Amino acid sequence: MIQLPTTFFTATNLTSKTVNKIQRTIKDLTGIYKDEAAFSAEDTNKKMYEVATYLPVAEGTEGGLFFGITYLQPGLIGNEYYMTKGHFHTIENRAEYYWCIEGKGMLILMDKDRNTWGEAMQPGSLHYIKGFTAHRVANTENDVLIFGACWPSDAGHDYEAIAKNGFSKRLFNINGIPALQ
Ligand code: M6P
Ligand code: ZN
Repeated sequence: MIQLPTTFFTATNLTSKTVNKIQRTIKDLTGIYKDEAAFSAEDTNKKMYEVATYLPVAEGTEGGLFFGITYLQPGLIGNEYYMTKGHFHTIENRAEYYWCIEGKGMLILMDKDRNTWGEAMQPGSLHYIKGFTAHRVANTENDVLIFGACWPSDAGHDYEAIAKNGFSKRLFNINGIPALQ
């Protein structure tokens, strides 16, 4: 991770007719949280995050780049934060940049040997996610977490491994402090 000045990238809105918006509700995170009782007590239609993407070339095009801004709501399910589903790339060696625009969170990373670690996200933090590394973001504060992403247009999303086996560590809120364990 490197720290950029917070003025480096402050746009929180993507406005263009070529922008797609994807909404994820709590339902989309089914099976991901440890506390199943807390999960089933939730209104599963509640919005968890939204991703605005600019996809200038067709998905799967070799050599192109995609750009996205994710708006992740604050909240907890049991002691686990609201978070993105997380994925490897379908073409596993493809890398990606994430950078934090607003709010605070944790980028959770896991390599193919299931070693999991975290990088703190705060405005201006720039995160290089190397290939073969699963990535997920958790919102650890009470405000919306906004982060940018740029990834190769042929990377693809492989959600299956994460849906099946999860990450080897979870990020819990322990007395108000994020702990990866
Ligand atoms: C970033 C990028 C997108 C991804 C989104 C949400 O904007 O990595 O490709 O879709 O975050 O993450 P996920 O797909 O894991 O829910
Ligand atoms: Zn990715």
